[in-house]
Amino acid sequence: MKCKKCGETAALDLRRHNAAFCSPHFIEFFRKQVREAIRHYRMFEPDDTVMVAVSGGKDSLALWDVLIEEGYRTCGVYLDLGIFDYSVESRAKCEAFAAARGQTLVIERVAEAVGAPIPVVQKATRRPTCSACGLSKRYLINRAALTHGYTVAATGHNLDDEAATLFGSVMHWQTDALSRQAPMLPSTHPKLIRRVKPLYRLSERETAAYAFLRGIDYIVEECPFARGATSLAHKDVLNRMEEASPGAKHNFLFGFLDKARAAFEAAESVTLLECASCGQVTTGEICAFCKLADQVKRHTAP
Ligand code: Q46
Ligand code: ZN
Ligand code: ZN
Repeated sequence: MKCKKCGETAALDLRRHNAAFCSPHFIEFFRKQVREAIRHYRMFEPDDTVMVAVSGGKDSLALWDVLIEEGYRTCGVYLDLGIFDYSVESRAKCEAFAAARGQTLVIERVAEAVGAPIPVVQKATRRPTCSACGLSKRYLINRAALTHGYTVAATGHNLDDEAATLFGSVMHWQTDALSRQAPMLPSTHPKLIRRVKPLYRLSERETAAYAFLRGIDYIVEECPFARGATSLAHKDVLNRMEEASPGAKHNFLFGFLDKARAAFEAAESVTLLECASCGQVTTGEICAFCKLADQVKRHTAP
């Protein structure tokens, strides 16, 4: 296999693009895809400041690396979920990454904000772990960006993640989730930070290759709660379809974004208020995060 650009031996074969690249040209291809994502959805401008939510995994660290290399003003935010060794190790990866590049890493401890680490939150509320965790992440990332004066919050969701989420939402026809699924969610309230996913054009295999070729030291293990998550079953189904027909995931996601999403967006209209307890944006009187923290407090009180 030869590189499409220079004819040297290729390091990676991208069947869905019908192309193969050597290492330097793959890195160039990867960054071009990120630039195209930023341009297409007007995710941010050079004068924006971007807070990258990093988990210590390949995707978020690859994203941070690209944005630094592209010259954006960034910082990282790491959410310490308190999930045993997984959190200890993933935090160390983020700290080492930031230190090696002279970047700021903001650390938010979920146990401090919610009143208990994620495994205890799950026991106290009997909510599915990932639902309490996802809610806390969204809230704390937004709050951290506001507090530290960043204009955009970026996450490392890739094509596989986005296609799997879309598949799950379609399976249950969750129209509110479909209306919110987008590579860029604009700020619709002064206290709601714009959210972007600049890796949505790149597959998991591609972000892993990029992280490897760039020498990024990331945590390979998944969060222990990810095992058995339905999203993994959805990824399996999509991987089998991709195997049979390269480009299937891409067509599924991009078809939705280009042709169907607008129909769901039009149906969604909510009035945003400020939470009476914490002041963050909510649709009710008290935000879901404050309700969660209150529930944890009641269940863990001596
Ligand atoms: S939501 Fe669930 Fe993740 Fe939170 S509990 Fe782990 S798997 S980290 S992406
Ligand atoms: Zn080449
Ligand atoms: Zn609140």
